[in-house]
Amino acid sequence: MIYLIALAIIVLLAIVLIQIGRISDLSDRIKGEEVAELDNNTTQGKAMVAFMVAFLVFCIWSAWHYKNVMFGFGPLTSASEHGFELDWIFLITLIFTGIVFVITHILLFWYSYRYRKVKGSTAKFFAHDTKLEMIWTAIPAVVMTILVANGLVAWNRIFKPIGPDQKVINIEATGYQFAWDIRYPGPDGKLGNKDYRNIIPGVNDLGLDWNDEAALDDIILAGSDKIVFAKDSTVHVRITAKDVLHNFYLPHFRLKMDAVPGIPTSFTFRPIKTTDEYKEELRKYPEFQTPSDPKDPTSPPRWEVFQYELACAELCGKGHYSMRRIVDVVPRSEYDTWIKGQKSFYFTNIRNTKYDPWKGKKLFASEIESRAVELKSDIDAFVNDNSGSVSRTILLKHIFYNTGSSSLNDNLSRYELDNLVKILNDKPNLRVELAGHTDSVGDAASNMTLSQERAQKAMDYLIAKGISSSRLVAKGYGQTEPIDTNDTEEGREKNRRTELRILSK
Ligand SMILES: [Cu+2]
Repeated sequence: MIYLIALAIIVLLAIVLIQIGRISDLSDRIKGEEVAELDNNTTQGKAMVAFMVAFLVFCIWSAWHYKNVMFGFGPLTSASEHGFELDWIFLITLIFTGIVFVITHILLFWYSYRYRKVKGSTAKFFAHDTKLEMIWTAIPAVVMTILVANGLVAWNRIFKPIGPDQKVINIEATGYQFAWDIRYPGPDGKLGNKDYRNIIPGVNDLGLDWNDEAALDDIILAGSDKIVFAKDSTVHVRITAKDVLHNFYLPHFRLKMDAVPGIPTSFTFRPIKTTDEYKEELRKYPEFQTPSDPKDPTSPPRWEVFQYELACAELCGKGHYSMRRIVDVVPRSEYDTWIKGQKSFYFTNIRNTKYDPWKGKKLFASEIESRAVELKSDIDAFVNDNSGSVSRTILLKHIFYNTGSSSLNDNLSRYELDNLVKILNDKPNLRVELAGHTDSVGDAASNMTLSQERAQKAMDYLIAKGISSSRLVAKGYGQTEPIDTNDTEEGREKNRRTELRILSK
């Protein structure tokens, strides 16, 4: 309906204009051609001046009305250290260009009135005026130099290199259609290497190099997770993309940088206001005290639901809007707690899978530490239990044998066995069985022998460490007690195991 009305108005306007044209044609014929033209010139000139006045009033009014948004005067002031400088540059640039804009428009429209064709006047012809040339070359040159120099100084200040002693939080943002992968370094503070040749969709989307130990503790935030920054801690963001151009845009931090496939860019900035502090700032402005949902007057006010955000500022495809992420700025202590609670991508998704180059080759300090706690608590749970509901069988996860033989991989197995020695020393009443199991590959009799020999090797280790042989039994079960299917490699791997069975406590 609205479109029909709009169309009708346009058609009517067109008819009116055509009719006015016809009337002026007729009056020209009556008055005589020349008089009519001069009259027309005067009318047009005056209309030009009137338009100029209305136009400039509107421009100045709108600049005044939007000054807070344009220059960051507030409510949405800069949340980063360098942002104030950028806002200032915008202001200076707009003042200069604004002055030029107003002057040129006044001259343009005024001249079209002042120098309209009047009876008897002729145009002055001159081919060249050195003085005029000098003036209109020199003034823009000086102004441009001031603006560019000012911008360069600011650029150099914002992009100054990071000193070797300067503490920064290095993060990496990888844009793709249509999300961001945000990578944080783990406790080592370093982002591990990556290489596009390592990319396995759904397994290793960023192509991290698991042979680089710095990559193993890296954290990758999933699509919907909040991005967290610490107040007053400098953040260095490495920005890259996997498919098309994206743009890493943090409007409240005055940060906007292209994410270019194949050519990483970067930006260093320092957030200076936590989300909560920023909300308190907004609270002072009446426009932020209105309900956040205009349809629901009981909804919380706008300042209260405010969130910093990351957006993609490149039109990268039809799902572009979904690249929005919420950014949380918190005090440093809260950030430290948060980052400690984040799980490393490698240890959550890759460790001990077929993609793990360290599988069966290396145990990491964190694993050794947590496994010691786990083994002790598993044994304690059985020892302290009176209900009979806790299993007496405990999987010895970190016992490894050399492939195809019964000999222990001492280098890796010693942690688990040494922990066991410690527990057996602490609990002198404990009697245990070491139970060896195999998968069903090969013949049953030789599997039985292999499992017996392997259990014996583990027992020998404990005896060598001073545990009395009277407290230990080694028993091989061969393939008779599978805990998983023998039809898949993963199942067979689970079936090949050494267990601890508590015989008496
Ligand atoms: Cu994008």
